This record gives sequence, structure tokens and C-alpha cells, in this order.
Amino acid sequence: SPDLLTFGETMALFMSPEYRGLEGAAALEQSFGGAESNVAIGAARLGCSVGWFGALGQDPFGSTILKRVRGEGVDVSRARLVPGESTGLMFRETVAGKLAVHYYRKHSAASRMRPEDLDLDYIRGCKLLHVTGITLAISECARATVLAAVAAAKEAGVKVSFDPNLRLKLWTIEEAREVVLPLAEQADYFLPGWDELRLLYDTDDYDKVKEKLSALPAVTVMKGVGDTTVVLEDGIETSVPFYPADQVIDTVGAGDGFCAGFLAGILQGKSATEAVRIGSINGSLVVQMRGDWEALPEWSAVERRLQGQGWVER
Ligand code: KDG
Repeated sequence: SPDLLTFGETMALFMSPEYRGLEGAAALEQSFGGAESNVAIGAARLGCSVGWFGALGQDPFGSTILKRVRGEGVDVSRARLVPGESTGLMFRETVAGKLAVHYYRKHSAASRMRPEDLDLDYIRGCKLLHVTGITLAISECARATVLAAVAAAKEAGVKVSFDPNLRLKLWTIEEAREVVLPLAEQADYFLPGWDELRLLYDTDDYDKVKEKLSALPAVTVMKGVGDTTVVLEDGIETSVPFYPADQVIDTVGAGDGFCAGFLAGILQGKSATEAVRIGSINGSLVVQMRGDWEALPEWSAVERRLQGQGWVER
């Protein structure tokens, strides 16, 4: 088994050009994305041993996704192209400065993922299992699959990392709370954003949120508390400033880039605070290009920044 394992839905992604929304765009740029495969690609580029699986349709999109994730050096041996089913699609546009994502994933192959599809030995053999709230949200059976994978990991002493990744186009906040909060109690690393915590705990009061999080067994990493990331570990709160991005072209995927860097740091044996620094650099680099994962860096680019070296042009 790989060291880091993650799974979920990866979709074909179509983006309209900057100057036009989806209505009336004559051509769309094609890529793919999925929170968990974004993390897998990011961690693989940083040199980790990584596996990703999910169900894809046996269609041109599914086979492209599989080949390209495999091409990043991610183990996709447990991923499936399911005959007769469809790969989920998402369309993205920015109109008047506002990003909008439209999902076409309701009856996708991934939303039919079931606990029986899991290779439990494969899960038990890894060091770290990373799951997100998106898979919890897409269907009842996908949710059951996440819970079964987490249970198998915990039984085998595999660490569990959990990013709630709230997508309120997929479920209501009330539904999300019922599932996300209990799962957070099982995680070893809980990686929510401050915006998500405000919704999950229904408060803007930082101290209240902190109190709730301090009661969790997990190391909690709160992204986006102002311009910082806050680590809560054994009752100690450490604030790490964001690594500044040189330019911001596309913020989608920043959180996944952060997770990839953070988890790579943890697998390298770094402290949570050091791992957050790596996550923050990784997140700052992925936003510099269009697409959810394309600009994710290799380890050398992160290392240069960790060491405070500037860019050498020639
Ligand atoms: O975090 C980025 C993801 O949101 C994107 O890649 C698509 O997985 C995705 C989703 O469900 O929104």
C-alpha cells in the first residue's frame, strides 16, 4: 500500500474563457478536478508515495482522468472505470468577478460507490488515510463508504486526516453538521477552514469555536483565520502566517494544495506547525495558474521557499 491514501469523486472540468461566461462561450477549456485527487497529485509531486481511488464512468472522461492521475505517479490500481456509468462533470465560469461552479454529478459512477467496493487490506496497509466532506455529501452509499474506510483505518492504527470541504450545493449545513462533526471526532488531523467552522458551529465567536475544537482528539489546523493558519495541538495554539502568493489567478484548489503540503510534511516526520508552513507554500503556488491542480509544485520549489531563497531568473 502507498503511505498516503485518499479517495473520492473526480470529475471532468470545463471552464469558460475569462472574457465570457458559460452562456455563449464557443469553446471550453477541459481539465479535471476532485478534491481528493488534487491532494493525491499534490502530495505525489512533493515526493510522497500516494494512492487515489474512486469510481469513474467507462467513458472518455473517466479514462483521461485515470491516465493523467496515474501519470502523476499516483497508484490508481484500486480505481475503477465502471461500464455503463458516467463520470461526473463540472463546469466553471467567472462572471463579474464571481466564480460559479455547476455540477452534473447526481447519478455519477462515484456517487454509487459502496463500502463493498473497498479493498480493506489496501487501506489497512497505508500510513495515512485522507477523506473529505465532499464524498460524505454526494450520496448515502458514498458516505457509508467513507465511514467504512475510516473505521478500517482506525482499527489498523492508520492515521486519519479529514478536510470537511463543505459544498453547500451538495447538501444543507444542517445535514453536513450531523455527519461532519462526528467524523471530526475520529480524525487524527482535522483540517477545516475558518469559514467552514463558522457554519458548522453556527457562531462567529472564535473562542467558542476554539473550545469545541480543543475537545477533539485531533490535531486541528484552521485555515484562513485572518491571514493565518492556526494549529491547535494538545491545548497549544500556534498561528502561522499565510505564505504570500506572487499572483492569484484561480483560487480553486488552494485548500487541497494546502492539505497536500501539510500531509507531505507530516509523512516526512515534521511537526504540525512545520507541516503547515509547507501546506501554506503549496497553497500559494497552486493559485498561480488556471485549474485545480496544474500549478502544484515539485518539492524543490517548496524547499527553496522554505529556505527563504528568491527566484533566480537566469
Ligand atoms: O477543492 C477543489 C474541489 O472543489 C474541486 O476540485 C472539485 O472536488 C470538487 C468538488 O466537488 O467541488
